[in-house]
Amino acid sequence: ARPIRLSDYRAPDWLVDTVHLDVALHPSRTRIKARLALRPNPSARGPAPLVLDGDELTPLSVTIDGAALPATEYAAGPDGLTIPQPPAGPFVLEVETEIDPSANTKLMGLYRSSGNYCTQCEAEGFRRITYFPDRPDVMAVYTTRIEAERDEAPVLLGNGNLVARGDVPGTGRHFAVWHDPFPKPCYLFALVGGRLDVRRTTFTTMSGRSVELAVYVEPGKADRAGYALAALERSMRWDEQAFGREYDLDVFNIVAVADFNMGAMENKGLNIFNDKYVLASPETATDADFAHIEAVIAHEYFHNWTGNRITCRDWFQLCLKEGLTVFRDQEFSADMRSRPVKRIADVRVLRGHQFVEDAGPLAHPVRPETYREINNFYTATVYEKGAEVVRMLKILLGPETFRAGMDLYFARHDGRAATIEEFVACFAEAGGTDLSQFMLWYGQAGTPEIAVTRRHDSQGGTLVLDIAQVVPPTPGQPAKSPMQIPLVLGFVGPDGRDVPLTLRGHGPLERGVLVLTKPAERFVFDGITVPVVPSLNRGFSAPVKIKADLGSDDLRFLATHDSDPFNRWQAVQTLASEILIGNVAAIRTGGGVRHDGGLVHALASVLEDERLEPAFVAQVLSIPSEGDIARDIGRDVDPEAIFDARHALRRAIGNDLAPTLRVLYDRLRDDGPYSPDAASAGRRALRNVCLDLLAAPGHAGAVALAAAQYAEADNMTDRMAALGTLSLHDTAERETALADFAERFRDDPLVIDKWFALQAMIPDPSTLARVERLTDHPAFSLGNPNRVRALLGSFAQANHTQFNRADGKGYDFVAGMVLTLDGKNPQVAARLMTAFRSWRALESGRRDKARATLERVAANPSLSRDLADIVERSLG
Ligand code: BAL
Ligand code: ZN
Repeated sequence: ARPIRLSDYRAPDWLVDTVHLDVALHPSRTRIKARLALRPNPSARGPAPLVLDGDELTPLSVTIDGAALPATEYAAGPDGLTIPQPPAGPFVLEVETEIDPSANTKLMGLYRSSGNYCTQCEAEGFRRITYFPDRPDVMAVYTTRIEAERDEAPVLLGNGNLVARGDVPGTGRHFAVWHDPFPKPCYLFALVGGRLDVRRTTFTTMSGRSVELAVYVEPGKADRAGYALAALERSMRWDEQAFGREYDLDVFNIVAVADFNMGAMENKGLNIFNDKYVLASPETATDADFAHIEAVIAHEYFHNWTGNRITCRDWFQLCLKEGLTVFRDQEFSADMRSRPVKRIADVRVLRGHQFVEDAGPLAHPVRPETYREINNFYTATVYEKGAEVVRMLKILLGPETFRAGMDLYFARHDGRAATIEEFVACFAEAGGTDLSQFMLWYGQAGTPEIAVTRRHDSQGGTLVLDIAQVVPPTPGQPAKSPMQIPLVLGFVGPDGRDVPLTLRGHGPLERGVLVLTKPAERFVFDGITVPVVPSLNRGFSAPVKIKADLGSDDLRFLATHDSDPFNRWQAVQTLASEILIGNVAAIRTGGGVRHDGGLVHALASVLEDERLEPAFVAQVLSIPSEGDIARDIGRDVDPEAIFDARHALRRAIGNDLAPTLRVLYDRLRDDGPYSPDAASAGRRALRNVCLDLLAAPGHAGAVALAAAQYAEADNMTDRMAALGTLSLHDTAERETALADFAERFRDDPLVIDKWFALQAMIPDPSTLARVERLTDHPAFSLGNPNRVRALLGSFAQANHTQFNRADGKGYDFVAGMVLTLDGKNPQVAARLMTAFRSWRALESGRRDKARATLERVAANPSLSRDLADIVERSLG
């Protein structure tokens, strides 16, 4: 397919003021009558043909201003409708199409999930419902009449407010009419029809308006919808308080469906969710599930202002809504839970996904300049790095100016489709500052690498920091310019307290923000008369990699004393990472692993510090993952050696700290009823990390402890954690517990996903055969994206040794499944294929095998555009 380029953007020739849709639902022959009020765009370059997008549509009739259009005056097929010579002025186009929702396995457009009708239109699904200028800068007011068999679909939902409903006499059918007064792009269109149970409440907005909130779920599941509904109320209140944003319709509906490509979708007034991010009960959902539900509910709700009221001019601006909305949901979760723990968790995700993406062939800027398939750009870079960029604006400008910039953005662009330039201009204006260098964060791919060296002259009282930055080359961007990087900084004195920062030529450093702008810079700090340890990039103020001349003693000091909790955690991670990387090298050359008492000492000091919150301690005790180590090594990666080094370290920690871990495990036992609140979840997290480390050396007693916890657990968090620990030990207890879990939850697909995922991640050569077997399990289906992600996604993305088997069979298995899936659901197939994105960083044997697999896939003549794009860029 031809690449689409940002530089080719042209305003639409035709605008649509209103859309009236009449949708007659039928399992295989759904009819859609669309009435579009069109007018020439005043800013267009003169008379233009009308070109409407379509995808797998069957056209039935076309009229203009009420008169049938002769077949000679238009061309309509599955992929589009063109009227070469439309009327010169405004006119009404009516088109009838027919589609087959039951045959729609791509889950884009209108499809069926568990027999219910639902839609997904972002990015380009609306064209699978009717012909339309399917681009986000065409914003229209929609009225939708939905009609269906009353028995088949007693619930009929659309965007906006309900304006009419009733029976179609004598037919067994009924209808509902929904009107959305807010102009929107077609990707925000949605409808639902089906048998659904509901949980409701009423929310009063800050100006006193009453809004009916509802969460619709499959029959029998309403008792699991309460947490999502409460999270929605918290989100609505928070957006009023934190950003002054009030909800605007009379209703806000959420519908949970079992078959969904994404996590959820922010359709105006009618969010449609993957049920994984709605359904929760103590017995079926872990603490992490509860936290994800809260975050995704908030994310979709926050889109009402950042995405819907103000949308994107074109898909290159995707980060305008996604990066900003991720930032907003991260801030919300930080306020609802523990801010430092949330930051650590977010940075783990960023490094685990975005840094990896940025270092491989799929690297792209936060705002890409070209794409062939936009579905492949819903990435960690657009979302997570996009959020980091917004966070940096806040750090550079300070909270008050940032808020002023946001207020300006809302005021200036409400009801419009905007660009990144327009967004950033609001902050430049609010702060009276030039952000042109900052714009490079949107245009330059790659993770900046910062090198810091220090020189302290205690007699003169100066500390000199020499800081250099490099942005590595990425596909299509061989040379980079220096970035504007806000590095939050502290100097920790011998007593653990921060020493004031006075930058020569500048004065006191406001909020500790040191702004880098050049390839190499020297910063001189005065008044530093005592030895200090620099604490760099506090709170992970910039999404960069830092190499500083901090020794093990410095890191241990920071691990115990830094007032910035993020860097306290980071110091332990850096210490562990250095040991692990050294041990990986030793293992590869046949040497023995080094055991470092200093790290264990640092861990012990954190474990024994009772002022620290348990969730934070749990994060500190979670040493770098195999993926983290591979990323830090960066080239010639041997996953087996990484696994062995990490396993040895976990064993050593488990042995050395066993008494302390056991005391904590016993002390943190919670005998009260389960509550998903952050403090309780933190205690469970720490207790379960203790269990896992106690069992790491493989002592039978600790494995038995895990088996007992599994059997006695009254909540999914503790049960799943115990099963996770057991899964790492090839024992009879493991298979007994796995069999019990399958039986206990056999009627609950979302819970069985946990069982699929856990088995797919077992780091054992027998796992490939196990996963192959599980693809034949009655609960598995390639038709359901959650099943695919649980079993195949977990194997390909999270089982480093077994996906990267030296014999290449892990690659061949995944590629085979991807090719089968591509015929059904290209979007999910392409996403699964991104598991190959780090293939060039592997050692040569695995690299050759991965390349051969990629080439075999690429040679397939019938790849979807989605999959072809990923494979070709991966090889590029
Ligand atoms: N807009 C797609 C799903 C999400 O990011 O909210
Ligand atoms: Zn989003």
